[in-house]
Amino acid sequence: MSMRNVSATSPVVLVIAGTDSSGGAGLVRDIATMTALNVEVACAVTAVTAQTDQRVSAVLCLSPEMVQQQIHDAFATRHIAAVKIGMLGNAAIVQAVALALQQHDDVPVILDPVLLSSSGGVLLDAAGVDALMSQLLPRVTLLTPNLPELHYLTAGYAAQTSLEQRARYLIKQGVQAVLVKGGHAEPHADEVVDMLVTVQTCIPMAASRLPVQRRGTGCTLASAIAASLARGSDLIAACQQGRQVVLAYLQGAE
Ligand code: PXL
Repeated sequence: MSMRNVSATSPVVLVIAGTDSSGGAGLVRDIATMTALNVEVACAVTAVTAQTDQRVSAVLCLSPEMVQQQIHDAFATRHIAAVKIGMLGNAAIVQAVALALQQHDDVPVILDPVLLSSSGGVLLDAAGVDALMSQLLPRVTLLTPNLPELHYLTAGYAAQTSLEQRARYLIKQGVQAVLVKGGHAEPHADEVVDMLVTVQTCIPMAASRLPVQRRGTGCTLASAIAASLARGSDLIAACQQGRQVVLAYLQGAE
């Protein structure tokens, strides 16, 4: 019997990320989110981490050549509709990813700037942050920093500089849009306000604050946005859909 080679009808997202042995964040969370949204996943692993909810015990970054080859082979095998980037680990990997993506400049790229683990461990070193700012940001469609990450990436600014101004500084570095996640602001406020900043607009997106915390919300949000973009949603709709997915994820922890 001859076998027909049937290609998948679901869009494919390439996830470039590290693993988290706790299962709460990283690649496992990305795959779980996208699978639930009926999107196929191709992956390029950047680093392996051993973690509990309390600590990062060990980090092993893969070689930049290995990361680059995985990206190259994913594009060679599948039609990649969007790219989602999480943990990168070090500057050499950031540079390898930037180079590998150069040949695919028509695909939207969502970058969650993973700097620290929820338990406090460093997941991108200082040289890696510099490389991210100078080499990767110009290739990014949407950056999704939380407030500590936004402040870290715009550390040259005075403390009283507004969130919108900080996001606009990152847009000047070449990223097309920034979704500032408000979850770390005022834990006792009733609302969480995220803010989508593009060259033309600044759109606040508010939701009631739920009395829960859960590991992996950042990965879930960026993955869900990437899935929506892969399905053809525009940026505003994709951010709103992503926020709904995070809401359901947090409700699952209540
Ligand atoms: O949530 C960000 C994140 C991404 N990737 C890995 C992580 C974490 C947070 O702990 O461990 C591998």
